[in-house]
Amino acid sequence: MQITDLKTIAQQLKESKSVAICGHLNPDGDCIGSSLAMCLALLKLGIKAIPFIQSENALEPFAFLKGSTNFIEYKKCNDKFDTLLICDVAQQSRVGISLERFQKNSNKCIVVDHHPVDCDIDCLYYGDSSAAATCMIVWDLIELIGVNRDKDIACACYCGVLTDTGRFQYQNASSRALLYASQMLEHGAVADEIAKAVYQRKSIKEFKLESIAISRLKIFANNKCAVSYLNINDYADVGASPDINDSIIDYLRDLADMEVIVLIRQRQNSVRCSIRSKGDFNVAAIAESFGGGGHKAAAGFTIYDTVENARKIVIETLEKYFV
Ligand SMILES: [Mn+2]
Repeated sequence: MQITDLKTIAQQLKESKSVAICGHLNPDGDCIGSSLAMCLALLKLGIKAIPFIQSENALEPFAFLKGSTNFIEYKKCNDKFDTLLICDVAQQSRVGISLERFQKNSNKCIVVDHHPVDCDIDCLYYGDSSAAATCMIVWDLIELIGVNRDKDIACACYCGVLTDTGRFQYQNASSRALLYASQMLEHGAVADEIAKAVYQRKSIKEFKLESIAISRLKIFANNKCAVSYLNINDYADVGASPDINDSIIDYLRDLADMEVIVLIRQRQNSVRCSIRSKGDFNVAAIAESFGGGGHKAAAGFTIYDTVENARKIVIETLEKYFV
């Protein structure tokens, strides 16, 4: 891994004839937004650019973004590329494609990310953990490439800033983040349209899953922590795919006086734990202790055990901090 500056990355991208782009597992608005914005910018330069995704289902919440039809499931393509560009993730274990295959099929690899982690990918790396969203880094990168940031690029980038700051409610919603968001609006992004498309679009399936999660809520540690869970059968019962990009964890966050909220979702051979903090409590440290990662206020990890045991472990771990 070699740390570099954005100017060098802009140069390397401009010299590429083809670029494969990807983000992290369970892609969010920042991951999709930054990958898409880079794709649109590179296409404008006549560079072959394809953003890859693990499953098209995961793209669905952001399918309203213009250009989202450029995304391809990585299994469907074995092309060779000059460059592999990885956005919004710097850890091999969190990359949402077959990293090995893409690295083999690419001459060089570039990572741009804002997570406060050590990059373990063999690449040219640019990281800025003071950026609220990777979309802010990408916004600057596209300017350095010399591409006019049009409405579609602005929408994709605004979507990333909006979602990674929790609608400008998290601690990372700094004046700098809002300044970038303001620039994106100036370039054509429309705040209420994007907010509606991202947040006021819940399906009945998601509401049903929410109600199941709420009914199983366990509040502990003097009402400071809460945990709930969804079994794989719950998804089947409401007719949803387990990789539905739900926002249940954010809903649980609305509970007053909560410090830490955990949602456990059962997967085929593991359980995925999403963890959120409302105060100063650093949930990334908890996630890292389980081999996961994320930000201070929003992180995740995987436990290879039953839901019941994962729930027990989570409660035991958090209770230690709140006695
Ligand atoms: Mn992000």
